Amino acid sequence: MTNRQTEFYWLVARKNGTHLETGDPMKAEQKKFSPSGPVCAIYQVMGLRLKDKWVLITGASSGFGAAAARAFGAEGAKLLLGARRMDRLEQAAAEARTAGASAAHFHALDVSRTASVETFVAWAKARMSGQTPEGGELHILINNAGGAQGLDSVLEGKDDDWETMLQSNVLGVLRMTRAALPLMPHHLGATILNIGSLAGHVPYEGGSAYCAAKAGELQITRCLRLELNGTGIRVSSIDPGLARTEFANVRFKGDEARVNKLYEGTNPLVAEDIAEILVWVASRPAHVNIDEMLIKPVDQAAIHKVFRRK
Ligand code: NDP
Ligand code: 8X3
Repeated sequence: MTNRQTEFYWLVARKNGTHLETGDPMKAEQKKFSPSGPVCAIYQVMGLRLKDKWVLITGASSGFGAAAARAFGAEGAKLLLGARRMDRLEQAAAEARTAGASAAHFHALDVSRTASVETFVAWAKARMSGQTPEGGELHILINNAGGAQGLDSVLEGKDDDWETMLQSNVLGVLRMTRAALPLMPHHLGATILNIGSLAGHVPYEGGSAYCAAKAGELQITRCLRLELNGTGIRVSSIDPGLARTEFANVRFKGDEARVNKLYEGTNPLVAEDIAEILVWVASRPAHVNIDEMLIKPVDQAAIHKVFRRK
C-alpha cells in the first residue's frame, strides 16, 4: 500500500465515520479502491472514534478535567464526571453537553476515600448499563484529580498538606484504577490516562511531597503497563509543566498575590492544551500506546528557567 493510498483510506474512513472495530462500510470501500490492500493496513492508520465511548474523568470540576469533559464531549463521547464540588461538576457537565457529548453524568467523588471511590464506580457502572450500544464498558479512564498543597520546605512541611497530596495524587490513582479496571474492555483500545507532572521528573525547592507524589504517579503508570500487558488496555502518563488552572489557587490556599506572581510575565499552558492532547492520545489506533508525554509552555525551558516579559 502506498502512502497515497494510505492517506486516501484514512480520509474515506473519516468521511464514512466507520472503522474496522465497529463498522463494515470500510471493507466495501477497501474492495473498491484496492483489491489487494490488506485490511490491517487500514486499521493501522485509523484513529479510534470516540463517539459514544464512555469516558470517566476524575477532578472534572475545574482545570484540565473540566476542559477534558468539553473536549471529549466535542467528540460525541459519553461522560462520567467526578469531583467534590457538585455545583462546578454540574456546570462542567452542562458545558460538555453543549460541546456535543452524547451524555454527561456527574456524581460526588473524593478519590482520597476508598468508600467514595467504590460508590462512584458502582454509580458509573449503573449509568453505563442499559444505556449504551458499547455494552456498558468503560473505554477511557482519566485519573486527573489531584494537586499541590503549599510550597514548604521539608523542614517546615505540614502533615495535612503531605497527606492530602499523597492521598489524591498517588492513592487516588491506585484506588480509582483498581475499582474501574473490571469495567474496561480488552483489545478494543481502552485507555487509562494518568495526569502526572513535570514535577514527577525533576525536583524543586518546596516541592518535596508533590514531586514525590507525581513521581509515584509515573511509577504506578509504568507498573500498570507491565501488569496489563496482553490485555490490550493502554496506559499513559500525561505530564504537564506550568499551566494556569485553579492549581496555584489551591496550592497557595487562595493567596492571590502568590498565584499572580507565579504566572507573572509568562505565557503558561491552559487547560485546553492538555485536553486536546488527552483526546489525541486516546484516539490513536488501538495498537498504539503513548507511554509518556511531557508538555511544557515554550517559556518554561526547565523547571527553574521560566522566561518572563517585563
Ligand atoms: P485544578 O485545581 O483546576 O483541578 C483539580 C481537580 O482535582 C479539581 O476538579 C478538584 O475537584 C479535583 N480534586 C482534587 N482533589 C480531589 C479529591 N480528593 N477527590 C476528587 N477530586 C479531587 O487544577 P488542574 O486542572 O491543574 O489539576 C489537574 C491535575 O493536573 C492534578 O493532578 C494536578 O496535580 C495536575 N497538574 C497540574 C499542573 C498545573 O500547573 N496546573 C501541571 C501538572 C500537573 P474538587 O476540588 O471539586 O474535588
Ligand atoms: C504542576 C507543575 O511545576 O508547578 O504539576 O509542579 S509544577
